[in-house]
Amino acid sequence: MAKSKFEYVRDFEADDTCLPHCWVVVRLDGRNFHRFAEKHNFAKPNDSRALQLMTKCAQTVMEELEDIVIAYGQSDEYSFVFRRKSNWFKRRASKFMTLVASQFASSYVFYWRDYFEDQPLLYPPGFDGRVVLYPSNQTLKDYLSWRQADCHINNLYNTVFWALIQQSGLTPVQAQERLKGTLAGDKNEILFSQFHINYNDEPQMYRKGTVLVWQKVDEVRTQEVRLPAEMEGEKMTVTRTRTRPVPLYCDLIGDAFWKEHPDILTGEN
Ligand code: DGT
Ligand code: MG
Ligand code: MG
Ligand code: MG
Ligand code: MG
Repeated sequence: MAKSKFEYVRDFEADDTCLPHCWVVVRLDGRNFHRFAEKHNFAKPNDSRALQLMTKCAQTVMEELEDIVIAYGQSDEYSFVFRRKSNWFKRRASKFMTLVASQFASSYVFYWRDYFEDQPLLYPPGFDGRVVLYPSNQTLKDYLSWRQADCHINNLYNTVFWALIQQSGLTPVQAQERLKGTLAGDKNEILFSQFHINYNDEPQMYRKGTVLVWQKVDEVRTQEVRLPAEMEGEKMTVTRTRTRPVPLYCDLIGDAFWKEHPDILTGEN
């Protein structure tokens, strides 16, 4: 077919093909969620509605897009891992990143009311995205461990910080001063001796973040019966086995998780 004389401008498009065989990770992060959380009255330090909405959006991303084998979320961020051999959109980084970000952001608005019944959405949220390639299973595991360690460090800090403010009446500046230079052990000790909180009893979702993996689940639904004729109009329950992204609140840093879910890394899924 004849090409127009304008066709040459296509050559200006940059090649952003992700290196073959690498794990492709897209990480999204809420834009200015410090303000967003304030404006929408998020509970401090953790708002379970907000975290569950994030996970609903991540599940939607996994269902709607191709080739995502695992996702991990905490705070206002979610990471999505595409299988090594994925050839979705010829591995173009911009396609991966923009499709994940837009699907996630529209889901956040679409599902908002299911999680925040009494809190109107006051303005449209945004999410930044980045693509990072990991060349080996070890680097991918270390990436996910890094995000989970970040979740742990921030959550421990925030749990003590807000206990000092909410339960001991300190100002944010005083709480910050009190925690300056403290190690994890010190923070656990403050929580236990001052607030009778055993950090390990805090909800797993807050301490570990959320891991999404594909699992078979039985879905039960009622269905109109068509046949035989004498039963017409009656309802019956039908159970179907479906593969869905299921949330787990577990450790990713040790080997146990990877031994329990070997197919994530083998690329056979
Ligand atoms: P950014 O990402 O550079 O545009 O700016 P931020 O403000 O989103 O900063 P970031 O992503 O480093 O930190 C996440 C913010 O979101 C942090 O200020 C606390 C807030 N946030 C996330 N989850 C919760 C929550 O469950 N409850 C409350 N109160 N705040 C939360
Ligand atoms: Mg940031
Ligand atoms: Mg953010
Ligand atoms: Mg963040
Ligand atoms: Mg198009």
